[in-house]
Amino acid sequence: MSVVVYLGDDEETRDWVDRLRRLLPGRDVRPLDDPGAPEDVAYAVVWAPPAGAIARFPRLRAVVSVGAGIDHVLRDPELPRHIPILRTTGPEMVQRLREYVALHVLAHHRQLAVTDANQARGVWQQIVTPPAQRRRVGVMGLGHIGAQCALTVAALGFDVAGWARSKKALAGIETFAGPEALRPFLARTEILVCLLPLTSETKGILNAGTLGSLPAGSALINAGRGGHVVEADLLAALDSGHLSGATLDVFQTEPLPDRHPFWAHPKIRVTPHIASYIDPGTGAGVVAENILRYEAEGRLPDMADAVRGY
Ligand code: NDP
Ligand code: OXD
Repeated sequence: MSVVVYLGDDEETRDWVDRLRRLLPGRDVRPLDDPGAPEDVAYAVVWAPPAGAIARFPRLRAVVSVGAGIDHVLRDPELPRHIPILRTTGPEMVQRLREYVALHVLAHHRQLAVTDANQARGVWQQIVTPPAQRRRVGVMGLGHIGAQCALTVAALGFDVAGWARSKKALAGIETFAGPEALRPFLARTEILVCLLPLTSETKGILNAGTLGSLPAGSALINAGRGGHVVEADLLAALDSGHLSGATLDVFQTEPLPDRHPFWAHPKIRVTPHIASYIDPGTGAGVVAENILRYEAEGRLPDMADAVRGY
């Protein structure tokens, strides 16, 4: 039985191959471009594999996404849809996102960008913001990551609500569920955090209509996927003054192209898809553990569903 690995970058792939060889003794762990006999391949551990690469393995037991999202696997039109997909998350990934969301919620809340611009011009202006209890934050997506981020921001004192497909019970957080609850959720949100997966239902969900449903002066933090944002609509909402700012970690094209208008926009902070990160040091351990557990139990808690898209 063999395991193939693809991380995009050759050096990173080699690093993961070496680590998984040590963690999965007895398994033949190899790079995807040197897979050995295709019928021996049981697991493909991948981030954004090339189209058609997975379909070459007729006896694959599971695709392992080196990430929480599975959109980078599902975008392959030749992917056999019946193959289970295992996600990689873990406490470090969630912790990094909690830090990112707390950092940028606080930055928008305290108007840090305005203070930075004032300093650059030598302007002494005391900006007084309301205490967190009077700032309404809304988190789209209350899954493995979104729920913990919502709780983290609530623990800082913010008035937090969340939106998901199904109703949730999260201490101290008002939750909204389903398409009909989206507008009321947005109407009460001043800092919107997107932690949705990218699916056919959520593609383009941050558009003129939804951004327009936020109160004037609101801010956006998108750490979900670039495909959630209709870029022209976001720029229009910022340029008209309806939105006060946006922090964007994920983009339709990554790396963000050189001349993209987001780079130099005065109201946009760009971070290079680093809200969270699967560190090979601990991530390979999570992947190996998931493969062994899946082998033993035939499933994992919190498995992705290719039909649902997340
Ligand atoms: P989960 O699958 O655990 O949770 C997804 C959440 O989104 C669920 O609450 C789900 O609702 C909700 N959801 C899905 N579709 C809809 C919809 N149509 N309408 C309303 N709610 C919906 O995912 P994770 O929390 O683990 O990760 C979320 C995403 O975060 C990833 O898919 C990825 O895109 C992104 N991510 C980004 C990272 C970064 O570094 N920028 C790092 C890691 C993840 P329900 O609970 O009812 O099913
Ligand atoms: C993920 C990501 O999905 O890093 O894990 O974006």
